[in-house]
Amino acid sequence: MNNFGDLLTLFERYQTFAITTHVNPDGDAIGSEIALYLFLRKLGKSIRIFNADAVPKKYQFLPYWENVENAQASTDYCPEALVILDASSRERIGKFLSKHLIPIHAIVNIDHHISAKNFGDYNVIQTEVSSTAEIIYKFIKYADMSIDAEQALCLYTGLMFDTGCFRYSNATPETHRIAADLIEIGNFAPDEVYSNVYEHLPLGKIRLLGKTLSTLELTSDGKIAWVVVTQKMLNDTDTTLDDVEGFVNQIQAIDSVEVAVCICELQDGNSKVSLRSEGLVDVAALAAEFNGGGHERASGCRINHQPTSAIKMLVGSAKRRIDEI
Ligand SMILES: [Mn+2]
Repeated sequence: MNNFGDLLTLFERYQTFAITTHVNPDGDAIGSEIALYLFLRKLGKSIRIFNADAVPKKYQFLPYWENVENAQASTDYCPEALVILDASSRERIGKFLSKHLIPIHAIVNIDHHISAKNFGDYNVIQTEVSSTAEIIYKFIKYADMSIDAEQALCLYTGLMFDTGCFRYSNATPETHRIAADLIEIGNFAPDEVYSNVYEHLPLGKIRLLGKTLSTLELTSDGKIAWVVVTQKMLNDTDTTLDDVEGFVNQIQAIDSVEVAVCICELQDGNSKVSLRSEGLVDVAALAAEFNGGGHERASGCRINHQPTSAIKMLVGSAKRRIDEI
């Protein structure tokens, strides 16, 4: 494990960098990428950002989002160092980038997931903080550089997203202090950030939510609940997998539910799974059983089975875990 001193030395040593993050990037992933991109630019470095997936529309209010390039554009670029943010394993950056984006000297891994693996040549892993954005904030402070208004907006968005708008237990007093600092620096309206991320829903998403909720099933004790999103439902509502974000939280909000599961059918027929826990069951461990990862109360995985089989496997494992408690 490396410290901020090692990280700063590395950033000073090399001249060319690439930044990337996990597939289906969220507010923390994109906010952290752009804030670090601006930090390195101020150091006079050459830097490009490549992501497996496009910046979702709701994050296109962030400055410099257009500088995020698609994965294919990385084939002509060979940076000295590659910085991977918010991804608990190398594979999380997607097949194409894992294969083609190879730095000359070093891979830097900056992450806060409990399931984080030390896959980099340099690893800055802080599992006690709320988000990768919080790590980037602390690092910029450590480097004794000022945070500008654009970086503040990006980092706040990361903090807000990964703490579920400061509702989850990972939003510590320190996280709130950092958020306050970022609001002062950025001079933005927090409610507008919220509105950008959560209140520009396409109609199709609400129609998809309706269809999804109608698939709701629970175990007889009501402790495990699950919903399924099929490709047909996505097609019928003209939506994509991105639109499923947040559905699992609706299921988790049911009074009796300890473990909530949202299963999406992928184009190849396999399953993408989101898991949430009230706190009794460690869903990071549950996801790890299927090579996934995340946090104790929010995690995910992909299962190479169709949803009906994937549900059986997941619910079975969740039941065993509840019985063991
Ligand atoms: Mn994160």
